[in-house]
Amino acid sequence: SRYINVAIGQLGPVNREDSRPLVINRMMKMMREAKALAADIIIYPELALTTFFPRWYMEKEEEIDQWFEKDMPGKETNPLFSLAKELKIGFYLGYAEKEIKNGVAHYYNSAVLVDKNADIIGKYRKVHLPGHSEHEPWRRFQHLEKRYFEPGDRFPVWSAFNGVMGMALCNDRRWPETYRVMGLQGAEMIFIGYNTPVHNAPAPQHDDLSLFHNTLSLQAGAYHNGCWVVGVAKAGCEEGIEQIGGSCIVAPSGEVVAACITKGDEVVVAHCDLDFCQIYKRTTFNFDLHRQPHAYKEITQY
Ligand code: CDT
Repeated sequence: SRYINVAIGQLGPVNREDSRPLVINRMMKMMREAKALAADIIIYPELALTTFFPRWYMEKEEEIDQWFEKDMPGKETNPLFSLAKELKIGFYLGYAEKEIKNGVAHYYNSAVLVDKNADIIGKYRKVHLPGHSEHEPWRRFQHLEKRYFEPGDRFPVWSAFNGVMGMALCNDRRWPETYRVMGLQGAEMIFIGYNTPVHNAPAPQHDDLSLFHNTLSLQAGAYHNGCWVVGVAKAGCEEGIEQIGGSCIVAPSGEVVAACITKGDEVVVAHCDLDFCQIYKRTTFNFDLHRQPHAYKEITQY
């Protein structure tokens, strides 16, 4: 069997005033703990390096820019890469990316996959951006992802860590297409960092279900595609806003095999057999044998 020891690197709240080095120190401590537990890779949340800044309305470019990384690795993130190289451990890191292309600035909600030599082997840009783009003062707090980020346009997979790995970010996990597009490319493990407030302003009647909807989505995505799914939260009360925890590792059977029990910084490791995907990929979800794509045309037409 092909095993990967995967560590959840759940983060507790990151305050608005917390510096990058402060947060990166927390992440390095967790990386050491993951290594001590024999992890091959540690998965950090979405926008791990800062507070979840889309909860504030900003207009000035300089104010917005402070939340974005212009280089990855950059001066402040370098120590995380150096430690990964020293420990020989990979990682997935969610961060806000600013890219200048042909003289034009582009902003993405991104994640990188880093191998045990600290080389970036993959980058993913969030496709499903939730929330709104203009200030909506009636909300208790803003969710301005549509203002600050451009959407990505693909779900690649990478041959790495002895298998086929995929990445997604937060709201992506609620969409079956996210997993299916990667499943069709043979994904065996999908990493998903998230920041999910308990309160959903347009639909507060869902607040009691926010943790349930998280696990429901991760479990369904794993089972429907015969792959492992690793969901990792930035959890707890951040700047007065309660965010769900519920970080967990889901097997291709849809079963949760490991989960966090706090809403703070927490490392949990599972020993995952990538060959366990096969019993699902070869039977119930043998795509070549059973899928009926001719009946699914509306999915891309509308
Ligand atoms: N970060 C992120 O994508 N959060 C969303 C919040 C939805 S409520 C606007 C999520 O789907 O968890």
